[in-house]
Amino acid sequence: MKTVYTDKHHLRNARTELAGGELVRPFECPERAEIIRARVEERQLGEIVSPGERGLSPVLAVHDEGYVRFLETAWDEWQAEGFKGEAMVACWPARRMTDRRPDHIEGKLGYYAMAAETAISPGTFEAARWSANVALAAADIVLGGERAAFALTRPPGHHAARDMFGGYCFLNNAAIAAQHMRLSGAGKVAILDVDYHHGNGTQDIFYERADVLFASLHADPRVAFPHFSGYADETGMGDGEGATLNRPLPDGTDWTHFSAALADVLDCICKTGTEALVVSLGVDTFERDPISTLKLTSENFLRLGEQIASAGLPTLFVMEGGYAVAEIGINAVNTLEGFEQAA
Ligand code: SP5
Ligand code: ZN
Repeated sequence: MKTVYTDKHHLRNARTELAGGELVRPFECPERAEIIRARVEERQLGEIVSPGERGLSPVLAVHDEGYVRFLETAWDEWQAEGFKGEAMVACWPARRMTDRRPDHIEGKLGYYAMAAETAISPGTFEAARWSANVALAAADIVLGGERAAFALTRPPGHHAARDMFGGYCFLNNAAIAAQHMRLSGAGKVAILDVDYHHGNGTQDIFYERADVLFASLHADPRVAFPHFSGYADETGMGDGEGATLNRPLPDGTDWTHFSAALADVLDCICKTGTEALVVSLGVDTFERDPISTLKLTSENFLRLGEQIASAGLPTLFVMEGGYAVAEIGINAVNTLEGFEQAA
């Protein structure tokens, strides 16, 4: 399997994350991508290729233009205020407040943020753009006829909605790739999100569409981020009714129960005439992940890949979360090797 990677991900190197009331070094750090790349090489998974520049049009096919312009200028506007720290949200439009977009950067941050942990730092927008370019290049490998490809995206994307950032995400790489596959001829695309957290952004983008199915296994929003999305009764709207599948899982869920829920959603995906599969591959379901509560072992990720392969679909893997940095390479690449051995 080919991997698409670029060192442009280093442009995303924030100093701070708001966690437990403290400013800590972000869990979503550059070493994550480097360790995965090293493991891809060590295991000789396949060629590692660089993405090309695709410009903003595939990004704007999924995201709001005002939002993208905000991401582009947020750091400069923040810096112009003379603030010492990184650009962080401190005020939101909560219930019964206006939905008008303010002009001041602090107001714009509130308008476009879905969470406060994620700071905008210099280079963030460029890194996010290149992450989307990685997903698009890997999508083209699958569209070109290969059974699978791995987009080593960083920063991740699945919490980014049409006009929202947060949860370490700015542009929704998996959604941008899925939309690109639709526009390139795939009749029906399914996005399978196996990250520990609910992919609220991806769900939101395709919620009213029948042509892109969204299926997610994740920790129960009653107790886990993003807290306000991911309940089982969120099933889509309008044309998209029934094309969103959520399987919230209790704390401590191990492979036996995870795998049963996965079999269930894969079955639904296969019954709906899906022509291509995009996997939002988070490995924060790992038993020793520092911010998560599911209990998958490194060996279980081999089984995960194997089970995904059983759907028999052309498959694009897009990297999302995973914060047990020492094991992230083993866990991500185990998934890909499990897939290849079964494919
Ligand atoms: C892409 C992705 O995986 N984003 C995750 C963003 C999670 N951000 C907030 C996490 C809050 C974690 N609180 C758990 C504390 C555990 N001791
Ligand atoms: Zn996650």
